[in-house]
Amino acid sequence: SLDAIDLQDRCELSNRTGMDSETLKRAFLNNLFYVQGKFPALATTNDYYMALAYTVRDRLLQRWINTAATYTELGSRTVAYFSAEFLMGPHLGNNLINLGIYDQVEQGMAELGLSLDELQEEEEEPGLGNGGLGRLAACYLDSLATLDIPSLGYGIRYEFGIFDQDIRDGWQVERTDKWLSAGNPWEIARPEWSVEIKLGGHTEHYTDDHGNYRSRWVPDQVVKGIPYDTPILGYQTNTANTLRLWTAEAPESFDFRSFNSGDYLGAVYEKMISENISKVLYPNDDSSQGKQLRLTQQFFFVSCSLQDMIRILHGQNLPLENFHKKFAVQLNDTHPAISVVELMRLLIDHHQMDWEQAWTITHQTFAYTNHTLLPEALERWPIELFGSLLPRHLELIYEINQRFLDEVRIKFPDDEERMIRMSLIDESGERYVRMAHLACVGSHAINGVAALHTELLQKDVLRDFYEMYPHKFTNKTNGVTPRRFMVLSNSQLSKLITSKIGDSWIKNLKELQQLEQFVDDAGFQVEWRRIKQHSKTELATYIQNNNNITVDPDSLFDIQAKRFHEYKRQHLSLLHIVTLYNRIKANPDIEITPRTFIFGGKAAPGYFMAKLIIKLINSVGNVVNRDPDVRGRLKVVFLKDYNVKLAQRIYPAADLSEQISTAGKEASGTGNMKFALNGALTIGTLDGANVEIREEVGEENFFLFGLTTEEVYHKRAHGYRSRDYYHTNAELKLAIDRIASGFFSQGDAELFRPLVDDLLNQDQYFLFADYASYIACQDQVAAVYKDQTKWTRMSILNAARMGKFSSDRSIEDYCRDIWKVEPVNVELRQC
Ligand code: F55
Repeated sequence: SLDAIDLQDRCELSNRTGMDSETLKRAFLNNLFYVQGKFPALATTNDYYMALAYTVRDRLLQRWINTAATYTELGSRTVAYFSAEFLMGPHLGNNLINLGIYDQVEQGMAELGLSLDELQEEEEEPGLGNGGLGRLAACYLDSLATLDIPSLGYGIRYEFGIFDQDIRDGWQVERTDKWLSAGNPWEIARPEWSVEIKLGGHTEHYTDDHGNYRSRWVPDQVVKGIPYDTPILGYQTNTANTLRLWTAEAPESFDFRSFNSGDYLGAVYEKMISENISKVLYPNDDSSQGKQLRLTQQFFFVSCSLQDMIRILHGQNLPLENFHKKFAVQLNDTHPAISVVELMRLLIDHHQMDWEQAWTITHQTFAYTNHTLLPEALERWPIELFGSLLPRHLELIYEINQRFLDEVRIKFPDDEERMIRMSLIDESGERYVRMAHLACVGSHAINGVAALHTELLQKDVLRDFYEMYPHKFTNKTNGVTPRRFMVLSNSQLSKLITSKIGDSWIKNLKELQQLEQFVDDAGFQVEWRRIKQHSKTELATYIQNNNNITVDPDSLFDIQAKRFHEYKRQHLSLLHIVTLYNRIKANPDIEITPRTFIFGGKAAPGYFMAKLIIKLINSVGNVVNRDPDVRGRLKVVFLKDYNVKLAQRIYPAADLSEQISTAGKEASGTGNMKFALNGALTIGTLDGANVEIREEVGEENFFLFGLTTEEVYHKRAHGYRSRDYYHTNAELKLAIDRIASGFFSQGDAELFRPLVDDLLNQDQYFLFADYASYIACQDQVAAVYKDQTKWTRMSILNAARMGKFSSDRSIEDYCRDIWKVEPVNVELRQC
């Protein structure tokens, strides 16, 4: 019988757990035969990639199963990270790093005549996020597993992730991201844990057996959610947690009804409508458009996840009253904020709990992270739309609101204005449900993502809530994982660091500080510079192959890589480029530090101005890159389709990191951390986490410019007139006039008029006000770069002082202050 086989024997017989180079090679060939059904002569790169992925997956499975068994046995307190986005990036390399077998596998593949780099390149990355918010969720999963914290990521398995970006004639064009078409070896479907989701319809009121007045939801649509699980292995630990993403399908029973009535096409149509729910990621990273499908997506994944958690609770024989003791749920922005109401509904309507108890459990369960200060990004749903999709939830929101406003009235008597401002319902015009208010009321903790951001939330965006519940507010400065963004993406620098200070910095990033003792060590400086140069040369090759532009690896690599948005001010960097170009045109022999300006990033497909800025970058590049007067001293490169894979090539190659948002607009930023960790110097404003980065690295190692948040507020309040700057700054005027004249657009003076007019007449992001300070600061950057010893010194100190910005530190802060959860050690017992 199965039991008779010794567990250890089963492990070894299977070839599926051994980590030595020979076993790995054997397992790989085995998978090529028995999983891909190929032999080497017919195998494609994808076959090899898949065979290797399954080889790695087997090693993960052993840890995953042991982790699940341990948590089940112990009934461990668990973090559930609710996020509409998880921007994971490719899994293969990361799993090899975390398993500690990267070098063995690279060598094993080489012995078979295969390149591990090439196999990694083959992986289609799961781009299930827009930008910082989705990538933060992914870094946090890595840290949760690395710190041995029991956790689940819950989200949506979009069939199409963030669009692929192409550039045609300088314009962004979008293509659908078919990331699943070659199959996904990292996930396992768990149809046995499917759940049903109700949508639409109406409510009915009735009196139950105990004489209580109750409400029941009669939906007009039911969809099925199917979970797909991906193991998330920690670094050098046995802990493998789960990312559980939901796919929507039509329930079988639904086709039956229509089939029986003979409405075949109707049944197929219903099925199609259901499957639309998890079809595509909304590509906006800044504004909520109030589309019904988006609200449906949010409710869908939240309801699936909460039902799944109740199943887990019951599976461990824990009573529902313990929900908040078993689970800490983090809401990644307001996208999953409907959870607050859905948990209330499940407890009250499905499990007959009374209101007070349900509310205690609910608000002790949830905590809310805010990621934005932009008013247009705060989610609001028109009451009509909300009520037609979630009629029962609207009733519950009214009840929550009434009780909440009673509390406000008691704390702040006779303050009708405050009640209107704080209500969960915006009644100033068309009526809306305010999701941030719901999240604040329904959570026991509220946090911003950088110190300045949290302060501004308390002073401004969520001021009333801070006054009402000051104890709920904390700051949790973002962090990034050093595994993916150093060990994997910058292996040479990582190895140099390890050779000097040992490898414990990888799990304890503060130890990078020990590098300071080598800052004046000439040999170390040479090595440091050589590795940066190597990364720049590799990026230069990539640029040659993809953009057909030759760039000089000795030039200063000045990089801005992030979503395109006016507040991030990619066009401020453009004004700098045009200014340098104008200086050269006025005096071709001018002494100038050669620079390569590199941009990467996507614009939301409906964001005209952001797309126009991309077009302008490409247009300026076309002129500057070819003008013989420039003599190759300036190059402008737009790298298309910026994603996690490309980001991993970019960070190691940067000399200068552009973090130039208008003060008070960028909640935190996380690219700023990745660049600095890889030894780039930052030019930046006092915005988001830049403030803390500068504090850590020292002001003498940071290029600061621009207005402060207070100065921006002050200018706005006192009638900011950008045109005055245009008229008084000759270089600014020249730059704007060049763009406006059609110089970069083959004489077409209309093309960039919307941008130029906006800057002259509105300039709501204060480019003109910050221009002079930015240019002066850039001139200083250019001067320092000429002194390579000084620059290298600053670069080393930047990396050495980035310890605070590990996502491990962020997660430890969340665990201690919000989640109250402890690590659980996992031992390997079974295969
Ligand atoms: C996505 C969808 C909507 Cl509807 C709204 C916003 C987004 C989104 O992607 N936001 C986002 O990425 N925000 C960023 O979060 C980062 C992580 O906290 C911050 O570092 C960054 O400042 C912030 O803009």
